[in-house]
Amino acid sequence: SDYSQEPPRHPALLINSTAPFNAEPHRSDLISSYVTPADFFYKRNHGPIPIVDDIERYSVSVTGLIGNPKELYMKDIWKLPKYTVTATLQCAGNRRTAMSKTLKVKGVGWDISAIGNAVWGGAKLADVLELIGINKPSQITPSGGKHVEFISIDKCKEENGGPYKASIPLSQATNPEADVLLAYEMNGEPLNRDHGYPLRVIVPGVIGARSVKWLDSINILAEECQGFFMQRDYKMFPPSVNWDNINWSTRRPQMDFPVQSAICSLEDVNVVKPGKITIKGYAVSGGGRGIERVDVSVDGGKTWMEASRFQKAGVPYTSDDASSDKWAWVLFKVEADIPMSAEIVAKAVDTAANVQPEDVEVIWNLRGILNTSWHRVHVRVGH
Ligand code: MTE
Ligand code: MO
Repeated sequence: SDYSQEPPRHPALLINSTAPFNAEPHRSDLISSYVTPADFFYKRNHGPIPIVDDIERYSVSVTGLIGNPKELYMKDIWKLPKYTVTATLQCAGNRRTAMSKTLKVKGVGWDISAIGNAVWGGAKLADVLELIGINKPSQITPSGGKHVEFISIDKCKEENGGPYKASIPLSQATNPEADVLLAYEMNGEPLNRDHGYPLRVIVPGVIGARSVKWLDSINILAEECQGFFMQRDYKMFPPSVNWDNINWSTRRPQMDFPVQSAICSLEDVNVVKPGKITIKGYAVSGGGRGIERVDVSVDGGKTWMEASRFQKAGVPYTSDDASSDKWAWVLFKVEADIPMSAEIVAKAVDTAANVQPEDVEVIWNLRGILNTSWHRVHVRVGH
């Protein structure tokens, strides 16, 4: 693979691997704004960043269980109504490094910042599919299509040099309410190369792995995509499964992500001045569920305070407010007096009353995905 033409990146990113390029922002940079600037948005790649230099000739081919194959050019996609959706993208491997402390897991190490919140602009996939003759909403096409596969331009070793790919159910793809986008903008700018220029999929509320970047083709299938990242990765196994007894076909590809939160204003271990401290972080849930509550403890989880939550600066967030962004994270904040030495903990509760698990051990899995255990940091008062 050729990594000689990678795009420039912000020097403040913490690099987990260079080829492929995997990097996340520093914790405190992550929560300095509700909308994460592209420069500070985590970058998760499985191969070199492709180059698309002739936008006039770039097209997405639509094939599979549809009447006639079609080529969609950017001008066709630009013509469709443009939607902007504020959505949090989170890698299923976010917080993997902490899961490895229990027992080593396989995969790129991530701290707590393999997540970001952006305003994605583009066409709704439901409109694109309607353009090629698939009604919205649909469970199945006349020729038996039930899944929409996204195939990328980039090549990766996990696919033996073939393209990265993933699929979502047709019912989700053709449901305008699911807000699945073919996005050409991020935060009001054309997508940059790292994040999928010229066109990527955004599947709100679902693990980042399904939001395929650098879209090359859309394939309508009877079965879900058989690619590596659907069938042999990004599945959640119980703690009893190890590399000797794993049977990949017993589990479904992970789609929605569970409720998550993390404290971003503090490192794992901190020395602070006496007095009050401010505890800040993010909370988010998958499937369009809002955040009902964020609980913070300064005594390792014996007693709790409720944090204030917001999306727009200064405006308190409530999950039932029609003006809140349903696919986006909330930032939380609480001020507390702390004892000489403290374990500070955060846990979020979503609108279905799902709550994060207390300990990482009970959700340990060999691929190290979906570490949503209570986030804990340590503080000692010193000078
Ligand atoms: N799409 C392609 N074509 N190639 C990739 O390696 N990585 C996926 C997804 N889409 C990937 C991809 C994974 S695992 C994640 S978490 C997100 O993209 C990351 O998107 P970002 O780099 O824009 O943050
Ligand atoms: Mo990911």
